[in-house]
Amino acid sequence: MKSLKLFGLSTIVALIALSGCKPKGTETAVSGDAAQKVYVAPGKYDEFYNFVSGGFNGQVSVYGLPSGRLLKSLPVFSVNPENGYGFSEETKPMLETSHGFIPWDDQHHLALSQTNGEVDGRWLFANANNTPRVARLDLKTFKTVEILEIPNSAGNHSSPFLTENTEYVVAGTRFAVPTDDKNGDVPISSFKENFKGVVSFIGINKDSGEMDIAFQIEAPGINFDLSHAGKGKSGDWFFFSCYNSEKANTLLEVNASQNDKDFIMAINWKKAAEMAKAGKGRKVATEYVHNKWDEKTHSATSTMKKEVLVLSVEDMKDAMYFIPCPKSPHGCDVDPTGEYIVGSGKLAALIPVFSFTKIQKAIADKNFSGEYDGVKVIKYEAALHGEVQKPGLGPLHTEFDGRGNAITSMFVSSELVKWNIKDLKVIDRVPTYYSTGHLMIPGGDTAKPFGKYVVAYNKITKDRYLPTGPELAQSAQLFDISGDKMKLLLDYPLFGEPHYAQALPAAMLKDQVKFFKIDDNHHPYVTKGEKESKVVREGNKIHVYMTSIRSHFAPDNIEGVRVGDEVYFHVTNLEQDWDVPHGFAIKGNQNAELLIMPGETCTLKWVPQKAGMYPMYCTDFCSALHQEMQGYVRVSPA
Ligand code: CUK
Ligand code: CUA
Repeated sequence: MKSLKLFGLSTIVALIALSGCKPKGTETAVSGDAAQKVYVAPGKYDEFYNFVSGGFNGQVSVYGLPSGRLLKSLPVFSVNPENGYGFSEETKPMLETSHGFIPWDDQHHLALSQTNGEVDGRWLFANANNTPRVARLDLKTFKTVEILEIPNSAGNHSSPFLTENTEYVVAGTRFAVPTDDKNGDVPISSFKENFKGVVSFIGINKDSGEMDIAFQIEAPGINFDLSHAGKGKSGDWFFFSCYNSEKANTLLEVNASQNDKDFIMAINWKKAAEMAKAGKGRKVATEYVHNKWDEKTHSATSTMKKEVLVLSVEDMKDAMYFIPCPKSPHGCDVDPTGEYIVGSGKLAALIPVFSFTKIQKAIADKNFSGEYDGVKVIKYEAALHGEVQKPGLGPLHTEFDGRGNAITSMFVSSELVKWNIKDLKVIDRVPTYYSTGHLMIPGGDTAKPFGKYVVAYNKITKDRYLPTGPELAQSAQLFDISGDKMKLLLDYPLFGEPHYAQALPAAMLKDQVKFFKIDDNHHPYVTKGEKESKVVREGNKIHVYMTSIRSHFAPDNIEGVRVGDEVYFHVTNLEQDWDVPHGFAIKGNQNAELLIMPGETCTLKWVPQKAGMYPMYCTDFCSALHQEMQGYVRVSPA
């Protein structure tokens, strides 16, 4: 084992192990008008929609800011028994993968679609870390409408960051992997030869938003952590933080922390896209699944795809560069002008800030220090704008206030630190409780931040709330950043483990929300009126064409079902008023309930296991006669 003395690493590793300690001077008083600033009176709306990743709950939650109120949890990568997502026949295909149906994932980052570098309120993209996928949510319905699996990838962490006109969403693999045409069944000891870092560029259809993998780039076998696209002058480029330049495949805690510097990888994606179009690269046979929601039939379909285009290091020789970056960088953030690229070396006692102009000059002047696995390495000093000195310990992520300042989260020293982008001087710091991971300013990673607030998403809650056993909710803290000093306004607990978040003004979305009308329902099993309700047997399959309206189901007495039959309840909600769902559940059913919104048809599959009488009922308290909304299914022996 090499010496651990570099950069006082042993101290930092020890501090990381101890992180969550109370920062000094914890008695930060909440300013006198804090309550007024976060109070949203009953019946009034919040100013911002805040979309927050759910981490290991696999979902996305929607909060209102500044109140911190949870508005909704949107199911994306995990099944959601509350509304039947992943349990109804219509939604099951959304969670298909090349490994079969997967009911869970780990969701870290979110990206709102952009036009000219500004949020445009169309779509929200979300990554799945464990079984690599990217989802697209439609912000007119707040629904997951597409999920694309990413082949040649493992630990889809550096995702889903997007270019300033949403041309591409990227997905960089955290784990180096053997690409599929190299056959993954190789000795792990062949890591250095066989394992590659792959970044995928997902093309986005301008009008429909539909995703597909446009091309992949096979880079050296290091770990991609985070990324951001350039903007304005740097808009043709994408920047990725990379750690483990040591290429360790065991005990990374020590072995991937040896080098003084790892890298920021800069890719000219415009050039790469042109090469892909011109037929460069090789076709790699693989398997990945593309799942789409069809709003007309109100069902998802799942399609297997078989091939991707991969550009090699050699193909990318004039379009891909490494910039040394101290030490195991995590966040990789680009300021609103597109000139400054911030790499947060989480084990470094400084924050390096790179200049896009200098990077371009260094490339033109061939100011390289050498190559790393065939990729040219730009000299650190040649790319550097400067370093923020003594910002705090464990810098992770940076957001921008649109007024020339950056705010960086400090995981180890539990604080937010505000610094000026031009002169790199620290201007303010506030403690957080405790160990902040990501932070978010509305629009804070775009060309036009809305400013006003920053939210710290804290990993450790400890003594902030009433204890709920050893398992505590994670916590957000809202700060006012409209003045020179950051002011703590509010603490509120969160759902799942929040990583990145996005926010946009409520006015952009609240009036575009679309409701479903029964006339637009083209579901193959829709029942448009009670008179059409019926029970149809096809072999051992039974289709129940069922309607629900306050306060009864039709049909509500069903006989002729036998043990082992596959019964499909296709329930159509006939309500015309948009906020009146009906639920549907039957005793002994192997799936969750259905929650059917007005105009929609949802299908519950049920295979009765024994003869008997099976009550069914509406699960959503829909009227004063909700408790009357029930029926029976008689099941006879096979
Ligand atoms: S990571 Cu969670 S705190 Cu997955 Cu973006 Cu940095
Ligand atoms: Cu329908 Cu309760």
